[in-house]
Amino acid sequence: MKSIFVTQPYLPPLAEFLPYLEQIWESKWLTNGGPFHQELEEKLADYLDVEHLALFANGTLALVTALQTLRITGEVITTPYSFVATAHSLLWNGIKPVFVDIHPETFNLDPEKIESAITPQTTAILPVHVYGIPCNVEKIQKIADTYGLKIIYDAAHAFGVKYKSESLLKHGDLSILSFHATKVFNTFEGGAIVCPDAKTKQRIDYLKNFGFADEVTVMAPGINGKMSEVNAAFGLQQLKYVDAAIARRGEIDALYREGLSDVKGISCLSEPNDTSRTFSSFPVLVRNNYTLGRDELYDKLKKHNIYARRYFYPLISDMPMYRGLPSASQANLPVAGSLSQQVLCLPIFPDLVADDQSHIIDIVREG
Ligand code: T4K
Repeated sequence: MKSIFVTQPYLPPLAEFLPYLEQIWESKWLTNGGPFHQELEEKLADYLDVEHLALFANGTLALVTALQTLRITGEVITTPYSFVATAHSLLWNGIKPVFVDIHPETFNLDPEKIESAITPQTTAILPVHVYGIPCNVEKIQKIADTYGLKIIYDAAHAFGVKYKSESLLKHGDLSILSFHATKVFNTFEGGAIVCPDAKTKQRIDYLKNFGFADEVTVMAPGINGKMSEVNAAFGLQQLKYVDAAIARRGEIDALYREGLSDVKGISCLSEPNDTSRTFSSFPVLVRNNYTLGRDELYDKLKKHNIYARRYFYPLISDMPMYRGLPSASQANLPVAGSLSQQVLCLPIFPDLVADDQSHIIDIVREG
C-alpha cells in the first residue's frame, strides 16, 4: 500500500529544469547573487505584488536576519502555536520570547491579549499567519503604533495570500517566507524577507552576505543566508506552475469541506473573511464528540499508511528551552493548549489523486 504524506512537493517536468542547469554549468556562477537569484527576486516581488524581496537559503535564516535588520533586542511578543523556527529565531538573537495566547478562530496571536504582555523591554511583535490565515493585522498595527514596537510577520504559510485584495505581506515592518519542500511554493530549501524600501533591502542583502557592504567593508556580523543559483533557477521554473498548483489545492480543500461537513465532532476551520487563500494546509479539529480521540484518528490513519500531522503539537512553549519562561505556563495559554490537542492536518498537495482523497475522507467519516 502506498504511503500518503501530509504534503508532497510539487515538481515540474525534469526535462524543463535541465536547460537551467546547463546555463549554470556554462557560466560557472553558482551563488552570491547570480543572475537566476536576481531574476527570481524580481519575478517573485512582481508575482507577490510587494515592493522588495530578498531571497534566503531558508525561512529560518530569513527570520534570524529580519530580527537583525531591525536591531530587535530585549523581549518580543510571539505565539506558542507555530513551528519551532519562529521562537528559535529569537533565541538565536539572544532575545526573550514572551508568549501570548491565540484567538480561537484565527489560531493567531489574540490582539486583545498583547497589551498586557508589553513591558519596558518589549521591542517587537512576531506574529505568524498560521495556515495562511491572516492575523488581525489592523489591531496588531494599532498596538505597535501606540507602544512604538516593530512587527515582523512570520508568513511562512502565507505565500500568495491576499487580504482585502492586497498582498498580506505588505503588513508589518517585514514579513518572512519559507520556500521549503513542504510549502505551496518551493525551491527545495529557501526563503525570503519582504520589505517596503530599497534601503532596508540593501541592509538585508549585506546581512545575508556576512555583512559585506563592499570588498573591504563589513558593516555587521552578518550570516551566510544566500540562496544558490540552483535553488533560484528551480524557483523560476516553479513560478510558472504555481497558479495551477494553488488552484488544485483549492479543489482538494473544497472536497474535504464537502466530504466532512456532516461528520459529528470534526470541524474544518472557517474560511477567513476578505481573504484569497492559497491552501497551504488542511487542518481539522477533532472535538470531544467525535467517535475517536485526535491521537486515535491520527493512529488509525497511520495504519492505512496515511500520515496526517499534528501541526502544531506540542506547543513551542512546552518545549524544554521555553517551558521555564513565565509566559510559557499553560494557564497563560489556554486556547493554544486546547487547540493543539484537537488539531490534525490532513494531506493536501497538488498531486493528491481523487481516489486517495476519497479514501482519507471515508476513514475520517467512519470514525
Ligand atoms: N515559520 C513557520 C511558521 C514554519 O512553518 C516554518 C517551517 C519556518 C518558519 C521555517 O522555515 P524553513 O527554515 O523550514 O524554510 C516541516 C518543514 O521542514 C518546515 O519547513 C515547516 N515549517 C514545518 C511546518 O514542516 P517537519 O519536521 O514536519 O518536516 P518533515 O520532514 O516531517 O516533512 C513533512 C512531510 O512532508 C513528510 O512526512 C513527507 C513530506 N516531504 C517532506 C520533505 C522534506 C516530502 O514529500 N518531501 C520532502 O522533501 O517540518
